[in-house]
Amino acid sequence: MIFQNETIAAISTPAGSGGIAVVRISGSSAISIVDKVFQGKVRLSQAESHKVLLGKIGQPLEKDGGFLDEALVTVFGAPNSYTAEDVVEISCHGGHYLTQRILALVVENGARLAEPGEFTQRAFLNGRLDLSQAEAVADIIRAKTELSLKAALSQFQGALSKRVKEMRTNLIEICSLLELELDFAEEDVEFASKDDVENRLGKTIKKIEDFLQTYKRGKILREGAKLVIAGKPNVGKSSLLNALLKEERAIVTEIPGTTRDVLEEQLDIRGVLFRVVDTAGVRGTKDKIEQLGVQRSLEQIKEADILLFLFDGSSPLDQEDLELIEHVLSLRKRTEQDGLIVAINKVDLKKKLSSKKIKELLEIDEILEISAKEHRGLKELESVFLKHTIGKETLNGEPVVTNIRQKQALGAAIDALRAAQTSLKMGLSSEFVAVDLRQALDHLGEIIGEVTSEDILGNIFSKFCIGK
Ligand SMILES: Nc1nc2c(ncn2[C@@H]2O[C@H](COP(=O)(O)OP(=O)(O)OP(=O)(O)O)[C@@H](O)[C@H]2O)c(=O)[nH]1
Ligand SMILES: [Mg+2]
Repeated sequence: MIFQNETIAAISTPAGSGGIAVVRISGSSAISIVDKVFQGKVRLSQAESHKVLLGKIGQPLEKDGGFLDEALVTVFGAPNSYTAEDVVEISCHGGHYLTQRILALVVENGARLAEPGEFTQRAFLNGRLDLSQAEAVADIIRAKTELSLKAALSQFQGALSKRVKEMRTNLIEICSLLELELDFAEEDVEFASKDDVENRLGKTIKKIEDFLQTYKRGKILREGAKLVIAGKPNVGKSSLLNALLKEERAIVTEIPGTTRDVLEEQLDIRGVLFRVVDTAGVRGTKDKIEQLGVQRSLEQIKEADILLFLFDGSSPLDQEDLELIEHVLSLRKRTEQDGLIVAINKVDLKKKLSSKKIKELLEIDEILEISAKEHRGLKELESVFLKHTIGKETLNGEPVVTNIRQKQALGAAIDALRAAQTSLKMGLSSEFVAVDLRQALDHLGEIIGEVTSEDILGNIFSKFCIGK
């Protein structure tokens, strides 16, 4: 249980040593606590908000006047601070021992250690941010590429909240029409024609469904796409990984069965994060280590967001190729994932492989031709990777669904609205329809935190770092 009337403190900069570190204190006693351990030109209680003060941080001054460091202290008076409470930030030298000592000092003087994400949680509880904005703070911190940062910032600035609020407004309108009708039930007045309500309901469901469609893209923006390079041994998978990364990461030899384990590396392609996985070539083998490697390859094929199926263009299709094609088809069908890309490697050599046959077997229209050795066709390959992740659309500030919590809430809202649709069709009284609508409203409300529980909050903020 978190008590909001307590003053909390944490080191807000990363652990370790650095040029500077920031100790952050928030709560109604923040200023008086730091006042006890800071000696500047003016008392902090008299200091102007949002102005930096130079002074000494040390033991309670009434004791021996000793000090730990020279530091810059800024007061952010409520409500104009990150948490909307009084906040004091101490910028000190960035030593691990020193920052721990300063933190201990403010704790000795009345603050308590902050829980993970507690500053942001307070910002939410005090109405500075709604829940989806608070979630975006964690995403901003974790963002690894330009587009993931852009998506997180747009959510932080409220694009997603705005979309959800629009949907809620639509539902509230329908609800009030129905409820108005209920108020006058005895007079048999119909305020909303059934067709009108049905129509509006249908439109809202469509809107939520369309929004839900952005989840795949949003998830990829947030977490990156898992791109698995698979194929039989020796087709050039590891060579391609190295070519994409522009470094000799994986071992490459002319011996089939070189790669035995799964190898994952991160790659930023035009702002999108790809987790590129090189796998062991799939074939029947008696070698125990290789067998285990092949098993892992098959698992990766199943889990891939994008599967790059690689062939060796310099040799004709053989039994191993055919067996792997079978495998891929059955594994991919079972998980119902799309995102299959097929490429023929080694096009610098004489071509002996029939693209037509592969297209027929895998039921695909396009095959790319590349040479990992000579870095040919890689730009085209990267464009296809992008097409399979974010599509043609550029991010123009439109919100996307980025996490599973939002996705589940939207799904639950759609279910409730479908139930409302059924009740309407069955000619049930408006009362029943309104109940379902209210439920859908609650689910949408969960996304922005208008409806919430300790569980939801605990779950979200415990994933934050301490000090945020
Ligand atoms: N000519 C030519 N040779 C290539 C090309 N790509 C890879 N090779 C060669 O093909 C052989 C196998 O390459 P790898 O990258 O180790 O192949 P792999 O698919 O990772 O093989 P396993 O790990 O055994 O499954 C090596 O001798 C590479 O130099 C290419 O584009 N052109
Ligand atoms: Mg390899």
